[in-house]
Amino acid sequence: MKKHSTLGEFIINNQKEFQGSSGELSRLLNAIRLAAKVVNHEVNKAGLVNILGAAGETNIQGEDQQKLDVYANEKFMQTLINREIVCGIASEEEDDFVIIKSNNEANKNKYIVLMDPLDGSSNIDVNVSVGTIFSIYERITPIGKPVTIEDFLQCGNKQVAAGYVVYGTSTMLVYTTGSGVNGFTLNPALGTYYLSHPKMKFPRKGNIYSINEANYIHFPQGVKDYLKYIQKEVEKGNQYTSRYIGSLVSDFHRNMIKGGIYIYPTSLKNPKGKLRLLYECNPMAFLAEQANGMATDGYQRILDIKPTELHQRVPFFCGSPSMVEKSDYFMQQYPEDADY
Ligand code: AHM
Ligand code: MG
Repeated sequence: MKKHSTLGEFIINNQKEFQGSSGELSRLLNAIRLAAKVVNHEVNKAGLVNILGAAGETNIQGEDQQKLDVYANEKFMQTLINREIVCGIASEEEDDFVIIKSNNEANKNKYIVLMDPLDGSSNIDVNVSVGTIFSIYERITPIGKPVTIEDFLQCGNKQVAAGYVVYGTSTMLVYTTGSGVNGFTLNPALGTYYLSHPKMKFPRKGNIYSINEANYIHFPQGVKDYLKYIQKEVEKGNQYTSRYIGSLVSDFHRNMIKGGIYIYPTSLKNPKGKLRLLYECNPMAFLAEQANGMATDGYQRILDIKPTELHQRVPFFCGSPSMVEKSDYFMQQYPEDADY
């Protein structure tokens, strides 16, 4: 890849590698790239809340200020619908999946998108990074007919592409189409994303662990044992550090660059875990594996779980392979359905 390659160039060059490609996936990725820019613009204004009015309030011009997660959902939905490049969308913000039509008939597109338009939105008010997560599949029901729930409940290992946008100190779009993970940084002055992080890889070993330790008392014994193991390692002089932003995209992004594990286990409070399989765990698991990382629910590979419902939650262990292997080892000392 040439130096200073832009995301637009990269998508087109990638398309050439798929012989006979119709360009549909490239157009879809371009639409996501555009929607992310629009959302980025709005997220950046969140700090002006005292001047422009807080979300949910009416601003000085008498306009209702939308909550940013609702805004992000609308922007992504609108862009994908207007460009007519998918046949269905499911979003963490919507109760049910949406069938996309053209001229009131099911369209002829083959892809569906699942997304979490603004993840970690509780961080917005305090100027901490948030993200958008997306996941793309080919539909399995016949093209030209309305999509059905079957199209959305596919295993993560069937994903065609997945990625995230992190709205951080700089805005980045990171994605995979199944041949590695590449990261692009937005130059806000030009509105262009440049390839800044080619071929991203999790270090095999890491020393960062990201988990909401306040819930310790409610964790399964396997997670408690893993955390105790880390403490003993520190006692022996081995370095570990805890970093938890509470924004999956940002925690994942940092761990991929520096080496680490993100854990959101089951707990008495969240008996099935908190994160959503389809909108959060599957896309992040696909990215992790494409970057030499691992993602499990403590017992099995996330990408092999057969989804049963749209908003299904699962426990999530994701990051540097040596760390995920270790935490899985501790988890698997106890049966999956053990009381704790
Ligand atoms: P959300 O989809 O409601 O934003 O929840 C997902 C977020 C993740 O980004 C983050 O890692 C986690 O929830 C934090 O949860 P907690 O505050 O329980 O630690
Ligand atoms: Mg979320």
